[in-house]
Amino acid sequence: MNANMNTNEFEKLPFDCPNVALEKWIRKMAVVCQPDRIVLCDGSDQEWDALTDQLVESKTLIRLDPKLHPNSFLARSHPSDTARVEDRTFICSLRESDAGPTNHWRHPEKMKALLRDKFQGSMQGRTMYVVPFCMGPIDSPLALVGVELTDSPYVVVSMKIMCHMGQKVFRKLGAHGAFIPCLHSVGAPLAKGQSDSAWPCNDEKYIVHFPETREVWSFGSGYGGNALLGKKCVALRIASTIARDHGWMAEHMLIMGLESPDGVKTYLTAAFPSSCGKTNLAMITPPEDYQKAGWKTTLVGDDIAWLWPGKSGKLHAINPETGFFGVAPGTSWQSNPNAMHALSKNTIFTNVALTDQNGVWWEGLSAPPSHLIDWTGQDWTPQSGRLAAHANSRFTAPADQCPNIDPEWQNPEGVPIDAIVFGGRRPTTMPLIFQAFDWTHGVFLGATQGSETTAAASGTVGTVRRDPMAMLPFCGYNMGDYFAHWLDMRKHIRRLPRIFHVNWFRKDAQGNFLWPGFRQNIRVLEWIVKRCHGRIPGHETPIGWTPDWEDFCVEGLEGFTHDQFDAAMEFRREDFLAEITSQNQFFLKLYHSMPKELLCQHELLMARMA
Ligand code: OXD
Ligand code: MN
Repeated sequence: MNANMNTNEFEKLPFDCPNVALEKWIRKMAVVCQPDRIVLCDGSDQEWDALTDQLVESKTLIRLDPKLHPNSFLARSHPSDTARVEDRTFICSLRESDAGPTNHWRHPEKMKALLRDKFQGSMQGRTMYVVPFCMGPIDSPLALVGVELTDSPYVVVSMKIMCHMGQKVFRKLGAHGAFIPCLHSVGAPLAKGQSDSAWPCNDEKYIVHFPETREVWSFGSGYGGNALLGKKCVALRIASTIARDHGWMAEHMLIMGLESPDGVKTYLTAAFPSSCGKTNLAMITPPEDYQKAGWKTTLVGDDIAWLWPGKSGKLHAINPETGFFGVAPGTSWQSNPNAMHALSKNTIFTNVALTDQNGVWWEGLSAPPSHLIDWTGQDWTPQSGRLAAHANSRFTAPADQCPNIDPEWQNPEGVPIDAIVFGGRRPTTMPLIFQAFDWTHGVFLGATQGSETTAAASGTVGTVRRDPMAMLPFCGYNMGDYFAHWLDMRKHIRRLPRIFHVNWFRKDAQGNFLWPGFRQNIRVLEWIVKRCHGRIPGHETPIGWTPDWEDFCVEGLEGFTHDQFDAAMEFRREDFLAEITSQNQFFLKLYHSMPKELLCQHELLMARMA
């Protein structure tokens, strides 16, 4: 026990807590973690000013030039704390089979005992911040209240951007409402008089989920998804188990709207494994000729979608977050002007480079400046031969700063979804676009999606890392049961969305991309929209419905020929035979819990191939 603290010190919290269970939990955790003080956070601008001043003082944040980046800051993390730690992420259900073969499992009691030990005194010399947060529009039927106790003020200011916070959350919680307890410590207690480091963290990290009791305990990291517990931990891992139990879906998907020239608005969601350009698609700006013709795009969310059968009979979707935690490298005025507007103020950058003008820079933003301070704080020049910004450097920016944010993005009833898109980075095999025959076939496409991990420049099939529904690191329970839940949802959705598979990354034998990608992806979205509204026929192939050349708009796409279209769309039987074998290996891993319908889909694919 902290010598400065008597056992009863936190018998009374320094604020009025409206919820009995919450008060009891905070006091209990305070006795374990032994912080020097407890502070209730409200997510206000005054609190942001005070905490960012404090973080500048402690050298965790650097204030950027106020003209270039108003109210914005740069943080440099410890080099050992730059990304999510999947091998230290645990799902602690009572039965190992409930976590399934794709998750790391520990028995909840054993893990709690171990964690109690880790958290014992972990906040000594620090403040315990109490962060009440709400994932989802506050009045949405799906909105979930959580409370994060954290000793990281960087987490508090990031949470202000990423989720609803403060008194309105307390009001929603009320005296007896349920909340998801989320305990977080960077795991770096300070002895009396010991000076702090700019980015305290611990070499040993535990990102732990108790799906049955709906709790999160995170120890040792201050970075992103490890520490902002509303995001991957609550809105995906815990929410996916709540969703399974209550008939909805928590998915790792962007949500966007497309308005066609006739004024019809179509919403879609899309799930891609990482580094497939999800944020760029979510924020896509149509090419000028499409804009002139009247096409408009809007953004509802860039990372997570919660879906449920809504009043319209369709699946409805909300974005549970209020900000973007986007990858900086590659983001530029050319690749993603909407993101650049979104991060133009009130933004926290982490692990990007600092310019001599106190601005920020990362690879892919512009031509490299002649001098920078890199993400590790060292001088950098283009001759340095290393990255100036970490490959996983990020911007944390408010979503409502995105110029094309959808007017309905905070509608508690969500937006009605007409299409679900899966995809991956596949240099071979997968055509640019095809449509599933039906819901079950669509679930099969999601279950087998993935990206090739080895370059296949010569046109041969590489190793595919399967990432079903892009949920491999984020599903809070057994992946086979998750597929069964997807299949079961079909019974509850009166007006099913159509399901599609896209691949922007197919290459020719010389390693050149067969499709221009980026803004031109709107042409693929146009085909999807038209298919959703039954406006054009599809062409039936063994793998699904594909577009005919006549129905796919290439007008204005300089030099894109019929032959190129055929190459991007080519279905090669020999590639698919290899694909079937590789899918089989993944299905075998999940065999015991795999729904028979999906094994049957696999058989059907083989039969169509034969
Ligand atoms: C993310 C991820 O950071 O999916 O969104 O890893
Ligand atoms: Mn993500």
